[in-house]
Amino acid sequence: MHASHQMSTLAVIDSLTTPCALTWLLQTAEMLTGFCPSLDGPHLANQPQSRQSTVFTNYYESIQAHTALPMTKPVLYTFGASVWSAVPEVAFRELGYGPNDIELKTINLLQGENFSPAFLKINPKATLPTLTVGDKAYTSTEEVVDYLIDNAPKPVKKATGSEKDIIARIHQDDIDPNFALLLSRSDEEKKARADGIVLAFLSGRQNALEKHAVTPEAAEFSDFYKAKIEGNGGLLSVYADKAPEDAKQKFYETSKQHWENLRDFILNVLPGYLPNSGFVAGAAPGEVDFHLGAWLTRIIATTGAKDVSELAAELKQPVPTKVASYWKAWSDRDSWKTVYAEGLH
Ligand SMILES: N[C@@H](CCC(=O)N[C@@H](CS)C(=O)NCC(=O)O)C(=O)O
Repeated sequence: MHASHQMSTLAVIDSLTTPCALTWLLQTAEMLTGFCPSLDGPHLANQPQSRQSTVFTNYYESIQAHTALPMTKPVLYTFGASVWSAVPEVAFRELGYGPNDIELKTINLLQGENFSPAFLKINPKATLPTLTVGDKAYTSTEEVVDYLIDNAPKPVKKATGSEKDIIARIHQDDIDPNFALLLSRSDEEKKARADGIVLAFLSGRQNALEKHAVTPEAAEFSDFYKAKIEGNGGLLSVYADKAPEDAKQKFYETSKQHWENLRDFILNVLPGYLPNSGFVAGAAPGEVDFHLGAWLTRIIATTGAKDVSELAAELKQPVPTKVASYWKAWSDRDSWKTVYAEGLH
């Protein structure tokens, strides 16, 4: 598809013979892609005839490189309450994609729709976000956002070096933002969570897993279903008050440790990643910020707070200035306001 799109761009350019027409084409390319090669550069009309073909070739290549959008519309599998789906949801808005450039398909995690064999065929990990472009599937947040940036109408700073390390760090299990939503450290917290969304979420998943696991299409994923039914079932038994006392106490201990990890990370590690103002990538958010913004927003959401300052209660001390200023930078941003319009998640 790429190739045929590029061919047609070249065919159009081939049919144009005047520098004026080329200028129009470049301006159109800029409008479409946010790309603008310097029109001051070659001054085609002033070039000797022998140079013009080289100059044109360079322009062909530049235009090709920046208009190589796939003809197949990418499909983003997403869910409104998912922390990691919020990363590409914010990213594609920042990256200048139009409303028709990407098809959004909702996979309801509360009802365990990610566990259907049909979705497992696309992403055997059953996680969101997932992006497909034709036959190719991008099955982790990092891969999805990478693809979106590489093919974006508008350039955004990609993560390199230490920024890649930050992304890897916030995806590690010891500070997992999803477990932060599922954990509880006491009977009171467990009851509040169960009465909220957690019990319904775990039951919905278990029902879906058990329903799908016995179908013929599920046979090739039998190990996956077995492990998930066991893991989700264990958590469900705690929230449904069916777990033995020692298993429940162990869960509380794991949960307390998780908040200790989060607390240490926010107080002692995160400020080291952050600038005094704006974003890690600079004045505008870059790849690393898409991940970090969603992570921080979820952590705040799990405490029931609406603002970063309310994290102080969990941190048992004031929120570090850089964390507060980073939160302000994100929460002032239109993309962020749109994605979190119905509440933090
Ligand atoms: N590290 C993975 C985590 C993805 C992930 O856990 N996504 C959650 C939603 S935020 C999910 O789909 N959970 C479904 C499940 O694990 O059953 C990534 O970044 O892609």
